[in-house]
Amino acid sequence: MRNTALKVDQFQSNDLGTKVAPKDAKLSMAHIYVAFIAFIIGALGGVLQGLVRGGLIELPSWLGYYQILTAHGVLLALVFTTYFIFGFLFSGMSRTHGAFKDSTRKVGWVGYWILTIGTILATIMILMNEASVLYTFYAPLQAHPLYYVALALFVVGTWVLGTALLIHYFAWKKANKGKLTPLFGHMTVATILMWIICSIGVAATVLLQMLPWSLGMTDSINVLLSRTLFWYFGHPLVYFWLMPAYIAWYVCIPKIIGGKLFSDSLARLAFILLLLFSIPVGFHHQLMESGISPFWKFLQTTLTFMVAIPSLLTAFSIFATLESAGRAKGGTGLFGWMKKLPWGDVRFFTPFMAMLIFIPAGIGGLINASFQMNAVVHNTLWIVGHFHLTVGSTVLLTFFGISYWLIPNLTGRKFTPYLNKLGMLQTWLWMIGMFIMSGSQHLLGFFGAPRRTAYTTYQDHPTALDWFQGIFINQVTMAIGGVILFAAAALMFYNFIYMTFLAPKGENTEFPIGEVSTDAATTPRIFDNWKVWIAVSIVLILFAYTIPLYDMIVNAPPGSAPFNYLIK
Ligand code: HAS
Ligand code: CU
Repeated sequence: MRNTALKVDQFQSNDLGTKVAPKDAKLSMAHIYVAFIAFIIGALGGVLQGLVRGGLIELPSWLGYYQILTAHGVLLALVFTTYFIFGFLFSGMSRTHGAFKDSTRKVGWVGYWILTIGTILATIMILMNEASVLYTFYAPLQAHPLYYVALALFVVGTWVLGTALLIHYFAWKKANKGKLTPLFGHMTVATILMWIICSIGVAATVLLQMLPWSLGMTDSINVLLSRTLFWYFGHPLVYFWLMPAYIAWYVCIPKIIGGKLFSDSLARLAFILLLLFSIPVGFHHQLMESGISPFWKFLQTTLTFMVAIPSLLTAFSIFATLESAGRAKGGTGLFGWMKKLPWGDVRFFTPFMAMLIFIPAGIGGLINASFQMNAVVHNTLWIVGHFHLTVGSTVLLTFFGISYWLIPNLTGRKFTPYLNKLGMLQTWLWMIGMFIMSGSQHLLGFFGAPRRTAYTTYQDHPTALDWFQGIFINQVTMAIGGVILFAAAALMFYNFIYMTFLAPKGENTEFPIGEVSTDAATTPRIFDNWKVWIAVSIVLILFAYTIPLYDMIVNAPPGSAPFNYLIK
């Protein structure tokens, strides 16, 4: 009987020890540079809109509120995340699966340049106020046709980049027949497959609806269909941000804390479940929308609660990994093991804070997904508070934590005690600012304050004036939190400059790849069989979307003319 399960052996490390091959490091750093430039410009948009919203400043006439809101969302939620993720995945795949072949790395560079041309074009359109349509570019808001060309290039660039990663992974698999793939590779493939399958939706609405509509080839657009195709993509988009953070939690953190991962198979199971259940759930962003039957909303809400399970599995196995590491270092009693964790090491402390924040962040997500409660929070600042905890803290703080060893590793510089101190300060500042800003956003949302509006009291309406009472139910408090956050962002940008150009040269910064606990069960071979998981994923998507999409097309509501009064 063929051995159906394999003992997980050590994660592969390439023949460069803990270094990333220099040519691969160059491709990764090219992404990281763009990521942090987008980060600081996007953060500036954030603090400006917070100050406007709090009634503390007015924007100059040449700068629109929705222009900076679009810049903030696109540059942070789309550009910073995407570039950082590909920079991290390329370096991790080189570190664990060996240096990329020149031909494969070339594919990566082609993808990088397509992505970057799209990014530059989109940024120009936003700065010219030709695309103040927010990061979700909802119809019937209409942007300049070049903005939709830019978005299409952005998506195609990610497909080419993802293809390079998949080529590298399957080349390793072919050269190591019968061996279980390294965990970093398994998780990268799950992330890329999920991204390619879901981004077909946004590519479809951009190319088949938005672009012809903006060129005047059609005089109206099926808004419901375009928003549905966007959210078919939009929810998995958030897991495209989360999964690389999870990769760092599962693969890198165990090494940083001197422990071992609790279970390899549980980690792979969590990523397979994220692949399966991330996509057929988009209606949880459309629960208050008409035109979608309650049955399909209910079905996708049920699947939404399914997709919380891999996060709960993650909570369990990371918690177990931390505890076993603490106990292996002599921690005793119920919580004594916590004292043994490296709290003074920013490479652990920052991602750990990200994990901790994800507890309330995730619970907020479960509230959002509960139909009746969604009626209270939808389109309010509560949602803004939710995603400033999820992507704005859990994901971003994990990416910052990765940066503190990844950038010195890629640039051949030392991870110095000075950098560690700067990183700890930055994390505390970020947490304080986020606690104040997101806390007030949650409460203001609860009291009805809408998202996506500039400063207004609705002609001193009593309810709107309530949004300036009390400590936390106060838009000025939110603005103060935003200012502290911007200070933390500026410090993070300095840390990036220090790590990249100023830290002393030296080869000592490790790219940490952990090991699996020796007590871990063997990993079922089927976890590496992607044909099965892609097939199940497609079946689930067809089950959740075929009938409602067919209905939206065949019984299309009257199309909408373009709204671009915001832009002109
Ligand atoms: Fe969300 C809206 C539901 C997770 C981001 N979400 C958004 C938007 C964004 C976003 C950007 O159902 C706004 C989109 C827009 O512009 O309109 N969200 C969920 C649910 C989850 C969830 C059920 N969201 C995320 C993640 C995001 C993100 C992750 C970014 C990275 N979200 C919604 C819904 C809406 C929504 C509705 C639409 C609302 C509306 O009406 O518009 C779940 O995935 C959450 C599951 C997670 C948990 C927590 C697990 C805890 C973990 C940490 C463990 C701690 C450890 C450390 C290990 C249940 C894994 C502890 C150790 C010690 C020693 C203490
Ligand atoms: Cu969602």
